[in-house]
Amino acid sequence: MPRALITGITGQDGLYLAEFLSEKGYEVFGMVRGQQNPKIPIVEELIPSVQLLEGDLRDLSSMLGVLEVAQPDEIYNLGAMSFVGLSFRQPELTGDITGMGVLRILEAVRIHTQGQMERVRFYQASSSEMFGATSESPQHETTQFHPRSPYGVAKVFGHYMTQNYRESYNAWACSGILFNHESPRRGETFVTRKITRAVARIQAGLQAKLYLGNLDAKRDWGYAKEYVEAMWLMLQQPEPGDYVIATGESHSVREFLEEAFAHVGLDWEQYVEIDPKYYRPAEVDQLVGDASKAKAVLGWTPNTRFKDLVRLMVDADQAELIARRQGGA
Ligand code: GDR
Repeated sequence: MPRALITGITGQDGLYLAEFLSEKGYEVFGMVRGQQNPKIPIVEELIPSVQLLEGDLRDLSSMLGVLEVAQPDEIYNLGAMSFVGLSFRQPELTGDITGMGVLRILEAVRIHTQGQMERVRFYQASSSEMFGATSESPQHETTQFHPRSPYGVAKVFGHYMTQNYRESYNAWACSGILFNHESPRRGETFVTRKITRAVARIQAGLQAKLYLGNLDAKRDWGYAKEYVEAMWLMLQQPEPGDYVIATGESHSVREFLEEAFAHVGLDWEQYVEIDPKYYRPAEVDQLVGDASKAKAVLGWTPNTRFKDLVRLMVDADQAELIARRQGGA
C-alpha cells in the first residue's frame, strides 16, 4: 500500500486530496500543527482512515519526527499561510511558513532519506500569484515571475528551492503552478466563497449587504476537486517537472458577482458595497493560465467551467444554510 503525507490537510485542497488518495488505496498521513485546529474533526469525519501527526512547517525537527512515522512514498506540501491580503499585514509570518517552510521540509526529506532524495516523490504547491504583474499572457511554466505580495514572493522562494533541491540533490520534486481553484470547501474569506455564502444568506434574509474590494481583478478560476488529481498525476510520471494547472479562461470579480446573484434571481448591484479596506497595497490585475503542458504530458484537462463552478458553489451554500436551519443551528 503506497504511503502519502499531506501538509495543509485541513485546507480545501488537503481534504480533496486526502479523499482522492484514500480512494486510490493509499495510506494517508496528515501533518497538523496541534490538536486545536477546529477543522480536524472534519478531516476525521470525511476520511476516517487518515492518520494525523503533529508537526509544524516552522520546526524542522518536528517534521523529521513526522517523516519517521509516516515513511511516505509521496509528500504533498500544501501547507502555507495562503491568504494574499493577510500576507501584507503579516509579511514575516508569511515568509516563514509559506517560504522557509518549503526549505525546511526539503531539508527534512534530505536528512530523512540520508541524501537519497529520489526515494521520495515531493509535490510543492506553487501558485499563479508568482506571476503577479507579468506582461506575458497567458502564463505558462517559463513565464517570468513578478510577484505582487509577500505571499507571492514567498511562493517564488519555495518554487525555486524545490527546483534547487532537484538540481543539487536529485530530489524527485515537482511544482504545480495552480491558478485559483475554488469549491464549497473554500475558506470564507476568499472572494468566491465570500460571494456565494453572501448570496445564500441575502436570499434567505439573513444578510443585507456584501462588502468587497476591487471588482475589476480578473482570475482564472477552476474547480479544486479536479485540481488535486493533477497533483497526483505529476508524481506518477517517469520524470519530475513543473506544470501550470488552469482553465485558460479569465473572469472578473464583477462577473463572478453577476453570475452568482443572477443564479438566485437577484441583481448584485443592489447588495454590493465597496469597502476600501479590502483593497490590497499592490494588486494582481489579471491572470490566465496555459495548461497545455499538463494536457499533453499528464492527460489532464479541467471539466468544470466558470458558470458551472459559480452555480455549484451557490447551490452548496444554500443547501448548507437549509441543513443548518433544519438542525436548529
Ligand atoms: P487570490 O484570491 O488573492 O487570487 O489568491 P482571493 O479570492 O483572496 O482574491 C481574488 C481577487 O478578488 C479581489 N477581491 C477580494 N478578495 C478577497 N479575499 N476579499 C474581498 O472582499 C475582495 N474584494 C475583491 C482580490 O483583490 C483579488 O484580486 C488565491 C489564494 O488561494 C492563494 O493562496 C492562491 O495561491 C491563489 O489564489 C492562486
